[in-house]
Amino acid sequence: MSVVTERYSRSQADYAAAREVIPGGVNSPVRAFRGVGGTPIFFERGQGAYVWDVDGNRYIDYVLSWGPLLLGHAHPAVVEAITLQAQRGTSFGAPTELETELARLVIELVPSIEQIRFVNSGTEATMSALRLARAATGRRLIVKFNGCYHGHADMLLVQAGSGVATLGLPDSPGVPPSVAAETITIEYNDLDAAAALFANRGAEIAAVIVEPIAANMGFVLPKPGFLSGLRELTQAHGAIFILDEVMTGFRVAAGGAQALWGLDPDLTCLGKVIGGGLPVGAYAGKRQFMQLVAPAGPMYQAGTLSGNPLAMTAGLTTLRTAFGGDASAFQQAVTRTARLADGLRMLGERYRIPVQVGNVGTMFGCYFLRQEGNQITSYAEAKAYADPQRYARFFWAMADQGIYLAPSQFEAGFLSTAHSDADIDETLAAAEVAFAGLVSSAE
Ligand code: KE4
Repeated sequence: MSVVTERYSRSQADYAAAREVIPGGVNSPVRAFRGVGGTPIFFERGQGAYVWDVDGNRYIDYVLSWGPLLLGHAHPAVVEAITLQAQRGTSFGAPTELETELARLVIELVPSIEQIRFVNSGTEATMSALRLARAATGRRLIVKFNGCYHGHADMLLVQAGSGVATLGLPDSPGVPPSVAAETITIEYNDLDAAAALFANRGAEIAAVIVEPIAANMGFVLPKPGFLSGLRELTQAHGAIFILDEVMTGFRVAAGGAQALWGLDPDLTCLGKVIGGGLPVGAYAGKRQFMQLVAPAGPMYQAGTLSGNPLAMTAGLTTLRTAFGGDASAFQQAVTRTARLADGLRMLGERYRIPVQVGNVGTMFGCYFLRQEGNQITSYAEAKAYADPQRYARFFWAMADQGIYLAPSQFEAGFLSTAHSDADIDETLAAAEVAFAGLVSSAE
């Protein structure tokens, strides 16, 4: 909770008004700040690395709409491109060349992808990819990992992360037990458990879906051999290997985590960055599977606004700007992400506050640990060892200084190509004040 409530007075009024007409006052639960307490901040403007709230406070933004804004807010090239497209029409419900262009660009950037279908969200992408896996194998069971979040489709709201983890919801009401029964969950990074499951029920498993970095329970890296081990198990048992790169895609590398770590999934789910801030998701992968998708094949999936020209334009402009030729701005963002992460680790040591900081590409995470020596490699350990209360104090100490972090210990952070060295310096200076405050409040 912030100690300077007048700083947020209009957000407080906006929140009261919103709750009258929108459940919880927000259109996605994590925005309600239940993970950090206090009143959610309402924003009204963004530019580059910065956002301004309705009270006129400026923040350096490390949420970036939960990842999509790789170029930062209102990048001139994106704004110009979608303005011109909007003047030509926003949606036709018919094919356009823009969809083919974005498809070709994604296929060029992500080695494992041979064909792609655009949808409107990451949820639609993972839901459709799992339907495809079941259609391709004729099998029913899907395997996911505790604390991983793949959107809110019924069969995936089982031991999910992100907002489910933040709200501490065991599993969502409304998901029929019969649906949940066909989703098996095991601990992230537990390859032995996956091997035992396949030995026991391999012939029934349609697919394994996994986040290559578990960034919906905070920020948990895969142990060496975990992801490649899952690939081997699915191959050996005829199951489909699905990498959910909705968050890591085009953020940890141009070709995603799979390019960074040499993985070859059957299917990949994408979202966020490929929409450049507008609603786009996609499922993609080997032609032999994608050719089962209607109307090429029998597996049905559709969408009124799928591949709409406005969203395609935003995605195309974002990917071309970041990776079209000179990727130095992206590389600089990766370097700055590492500098921020190193700075947070150093502050943890200097102030003797145990933290676990991870960073890959333009993503990072920072756990505040209950005890020195705790190591978080799974959801069970995240729940046991992370200290959400201390994170909440850190969050507000940073927000009060104009630094906007994820309002939950169980989320990741992001940089854009607009974040400067001066922004990192300002962030680390604010973090030093926040760490010092944590020490004094603990005394
Ligand atoms: P959407 O349906 O929210 O576009 O994407 C679902 C999704 C799928 N897969 C992964 C790996 C994801 O991280 C997400 C969504 N991410 C959350 C942030 N942790 C979205 C934020 C929110 O729910 O408001």
